[in-house]
Amino acid sequence: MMRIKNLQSLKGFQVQIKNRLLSTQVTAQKNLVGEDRVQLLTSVTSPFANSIALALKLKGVQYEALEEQFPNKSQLLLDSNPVHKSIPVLIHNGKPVAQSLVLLEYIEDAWPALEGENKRPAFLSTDPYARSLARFWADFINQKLIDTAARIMITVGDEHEKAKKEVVDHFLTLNRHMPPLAADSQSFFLGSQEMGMADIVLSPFVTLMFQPLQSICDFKFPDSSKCPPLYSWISAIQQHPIVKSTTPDPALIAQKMAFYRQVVTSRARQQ
Ligand SMILES: N[C@@H](CCC(=O)N[C@@H](CS)C(=O)NCC(=O)O)C(=O)O
Repeated sequence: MMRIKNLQSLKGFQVQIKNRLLSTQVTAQKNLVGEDRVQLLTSVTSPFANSIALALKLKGVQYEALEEQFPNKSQLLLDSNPVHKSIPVLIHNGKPVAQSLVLLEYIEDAWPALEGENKRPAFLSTDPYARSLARFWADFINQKLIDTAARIMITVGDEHEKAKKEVVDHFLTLNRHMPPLAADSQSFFLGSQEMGMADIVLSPFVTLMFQPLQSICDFKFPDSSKCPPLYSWISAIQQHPIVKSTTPDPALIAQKMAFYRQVVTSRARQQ
């Protein structure tokens, strides 16, 4: 009974989103009859949202980016991700999908790999074990590395210092596991021709967080002599043309993050 009720409310909710989109964007919709309509609720400083933008570009999917203005949240965000109320959210033909790792799987399923003229890359290998490794590391990067790095940005005092130590540990852990993974399973760019799921999750950590964390939060990543594989990966990813085209202006990111950090520290001083 409960399940039926939830399904009904989900359907009602999807219709609600669809109607809202239809009423606000009738003209655009007219030009898209018979085509996919893809919208991404995003924010320029979000590594989670940036990985989805990167995934869509790698697959060659056209989409409309709708920028959230935090701390305010649009009604579309609240309606399309009522559980977490967070970005990224992808709205595909009126149907919302949330949580970046779920979204990456969705994108892989909805726009599967193609060969030939309309070539589209695969984010996951066809080998079940290699797929599980890629998912494991994508989850590690999402849950441990990026989430803890974000904590450096939003905390002060002991919690801030603890987050810094944890990020160094996670960075070293990733570095330690990268070479065998790259060689054996092509889970990482280092050993494969194309970017896979773990690369797509890790890339925005490098392009959006690596510099600002060090310049704004008085934090130091272990240097390249301690982590050759990870630094080779970083320089390879920075050269990737689609990564470059998806990376927002570093000056804008630095400015937004410095402002955010200032708000966090001045609030802490007032308490
Ligand atoms: N685990 C989530 C994390 C998403 C997340 O934390 N998004 C942030 C932006 S970077 C957000 O929307 N924060 C607003 C909030 O949670 O209130 C994912 O992978 O999608």
